[in-house]
Amino acid sequence: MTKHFCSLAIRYAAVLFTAGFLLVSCTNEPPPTPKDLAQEAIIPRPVSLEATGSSFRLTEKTKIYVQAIYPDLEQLGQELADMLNPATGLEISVKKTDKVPGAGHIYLALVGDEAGLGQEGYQLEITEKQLTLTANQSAGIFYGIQTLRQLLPASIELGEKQEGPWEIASGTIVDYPSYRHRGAMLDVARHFFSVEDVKRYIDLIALYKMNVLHLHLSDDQGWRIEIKSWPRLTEIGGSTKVGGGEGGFYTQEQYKDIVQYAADHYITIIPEIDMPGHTNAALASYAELNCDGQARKLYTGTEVGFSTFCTAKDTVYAFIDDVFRELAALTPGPYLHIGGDESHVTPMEDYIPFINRVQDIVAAHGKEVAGWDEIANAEMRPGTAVQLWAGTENAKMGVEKGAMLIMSPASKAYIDMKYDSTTELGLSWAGYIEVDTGYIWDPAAMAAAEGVDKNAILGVEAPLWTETVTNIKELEYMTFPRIPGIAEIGWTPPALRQWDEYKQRLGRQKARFEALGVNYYASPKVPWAE
Ligand code: TNX
Repeated sequence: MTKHFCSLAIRYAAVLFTAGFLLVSCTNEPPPTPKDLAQEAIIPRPVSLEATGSSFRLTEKTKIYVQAIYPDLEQLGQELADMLNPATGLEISVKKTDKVPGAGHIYLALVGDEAGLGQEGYQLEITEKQLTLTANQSAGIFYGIQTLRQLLPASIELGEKQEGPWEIASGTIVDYPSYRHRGAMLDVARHFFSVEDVKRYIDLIALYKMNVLHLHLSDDQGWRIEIKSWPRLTEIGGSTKVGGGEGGFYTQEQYKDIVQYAADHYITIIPEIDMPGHTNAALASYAELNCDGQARKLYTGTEVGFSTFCTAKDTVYAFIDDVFRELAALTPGPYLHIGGDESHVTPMEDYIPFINRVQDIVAAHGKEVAGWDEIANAEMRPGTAVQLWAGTENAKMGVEKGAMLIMSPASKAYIDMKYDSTTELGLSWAGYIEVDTGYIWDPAAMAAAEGVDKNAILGVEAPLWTETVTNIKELEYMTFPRIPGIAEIGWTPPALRQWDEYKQRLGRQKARFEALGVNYYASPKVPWAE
């Protein structure tokens, strides 16, 4: 529009002044459209937001300036440009600078120890003239960019040029997370998910500022990560899946690619090797891991609790040492997850010394232990993370022994549960979890009910077990729209979380889900906005 107006003006002027030179000012852009930042549907809801009633417009002249001294900022600036350019049709470029840029531009800067923002917080200052995104660390800039995405129309997600204008409501957002662990878990053992599928899931959870992806890499039905010193794990143990048929596994190169892709999205991968139960795939691969020295048959059903490593054998600990050595070398994050759940055929007097010894092995490889809540029966090293799923008593015991908690209560956070009785996919042993049920809970309040202090909570995690979930579209159907709610629980303080308000914001994600091609469940609980 504006461009058209200017070029017409130039032509008209050229007719009037057939000779000589001419100065035409094309600064008379239409004024910024009034917009109300407080009406934008941002998930997770920001901690504080002040609207000033106007907007910042992206134009052909807009550039992204980044502080020259931080290489991460140039990378983030480029990601922002790559997010903006396809749909706007603009060619916004990234420029390094030593000073605050003039009017009309976006500026990304690290500001040192800005009070209250922490390691992941950010501040967005949006005026008609400038959009400034600041943080203490680059993670905050990344999260600020995710907020910016949501301040633009959903069509920003599309790969081809769309109709503008591209205006961002003005005001100030100061935002930081409640919890440092905001995660999703994906079971790639029951059904295998390709590198591309995992990257797609990373893309989707990063939009909601999640920072952990826990990969459940082994179970009775499959072993999914290459271990070079024990090759039959993937050769045999990785060969099948629930229901039978071809399984799959990640080579170490592929796994590194996932870890790097996650890191680029400020997501840490937590690898889980479940033990001593949930180990049939390993027990089928190596006879010596069984007490009777007999390899088990591969298993493609969905029962749990029937398998166990032979906790009395040194070979088993040598095996675990090799597995965790190789896994630690692939893992930049602090945790290795040792599972430890539902070991129904491992007597407690064997289970406890086993978990203690495995914790020593993990520590020897320089990592901290995470495990399902049953591990709290063992000794707890400082730094251990106990993941509450069913046993609030276990969680409490773990905290008393010095562990921290990851909150994944099955009746709230298990996104493999059906939404209601008509949901075709999923299980229902922990109940139906409609979108409201999955949203209306608070980790600190839940822990407090058990006498556990908020400070013992690392954060929240939503597990997707995949007995019934076989591909990425089914994954999306179970996770959307519940995962944005879990992300908000991890980020936004409880006082700012009310279902009646949240459901409006969620309903307004419809266009974005569609632009992203997400196969979401159109829950009747949510007022989906057309
Ligand atoms: C329990 S939760 C399990 C998993 C199943 C899940 C199904 C947990 C630590 N163990 O083995 O896949 O239920 O919902």
